[in-house]
Amino acid sequence: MASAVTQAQPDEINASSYVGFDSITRQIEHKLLKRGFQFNVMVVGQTGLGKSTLVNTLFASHLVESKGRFDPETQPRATTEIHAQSHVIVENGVRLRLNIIDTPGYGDQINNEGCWDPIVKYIKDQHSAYLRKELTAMRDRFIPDTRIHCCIFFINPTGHTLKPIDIAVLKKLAEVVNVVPVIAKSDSLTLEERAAFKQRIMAEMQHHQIRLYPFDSEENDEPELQLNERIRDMLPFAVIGSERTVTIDGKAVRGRKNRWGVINVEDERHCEFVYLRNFLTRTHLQDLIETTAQIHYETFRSKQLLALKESSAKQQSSGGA
Ligand SMILES: Nc1nc2c(ncn2[C@@H]2O[C@H](COP(=O)(O)OP(=O)(O)OP(=O)(O)O)[C@@H](O)[C@H]2O)c(=O)[nH]1
Ligand SMILES: [Mg+2]
Repeated sequence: MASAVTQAQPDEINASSYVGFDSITRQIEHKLLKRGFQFNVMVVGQTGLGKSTLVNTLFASHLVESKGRFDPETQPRATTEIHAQSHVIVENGVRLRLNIIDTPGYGDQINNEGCWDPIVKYIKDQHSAYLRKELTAMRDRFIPDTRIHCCIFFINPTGHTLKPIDIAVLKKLAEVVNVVPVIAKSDSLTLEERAAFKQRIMAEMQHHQIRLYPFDSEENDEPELQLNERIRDMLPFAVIGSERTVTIDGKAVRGRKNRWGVINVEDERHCEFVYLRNFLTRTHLQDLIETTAQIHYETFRSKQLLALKESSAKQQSSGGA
């Protein structure tokens, strides 16, 4: 039977035996659109670097309380605990559930040893919650995904080098999550300082063998590899955040007003905020989600399952003895 089919004229097969499986992409799209997407972003960095402000700038609304003050009398509001907020954003019929995990800044204590532990624990807890749900006999068809897909790491714009504490935190984070570094408050650096600082940071990352996102995989085709290379050349993104709207040429934009002028955070000549936003939402959103599942979660999962196997083997052998 099979040979009869292969011997038929190709034209005939196309004309009369069209079964329509090419519509599978549309079927998948329809299903995915109905289900919607979920994206979990975490911001980490030393205290007061503008983490909460940048989150609000990124998603163009007041999503997270930041220290940003509208008049000088109001008390600054520092983030004091790990705080997850969920928002549903709809764009052209695509529903994105965005979870933002704002973390308290670290590095302002006398002894900063282990101050990053709660953050790393939070990330691992999400993996272990997912694994537990996956291993139940009657598992849900869709397990709610709270695993962190992207961790934006804020670097102090000192223009010098990374602090030892930053290196310690980065090392821990890069083992469990996709890390994307940004230079915070980059309005404080000149263009030359910024370029030199970027190079120095990346050299340090290499020296300390900190593996940053994006990763190349065998599945990547040539354009994807080139895009990743371009992103790597740009890291860390030098960003500026603002929760205020300022008017430039009659247009309302997110910006910061100084005595000497106005910074438009969305202007590529002023900072790389737009590159970061495009990278997160336009080019790498799906890949960040996939990499989390296929690399970070897989590593966690296999470690946990191996440990489980070993402990049950030990129990059996001690029971038998
Ligand atoms: N110059 C400048 N100031 C900024 C920028 N982003 C935020 N700020 C200001 O920095 C201050 C701290 O901002 P937050 O967003 O609360 O900082 P944070 O990192 O969330 O602080 P913690 O939660 O305490 O760690 C506020 O006064 C912001 O207005 C920036 O890009 N440039
Ligand atoms: Mg904050």
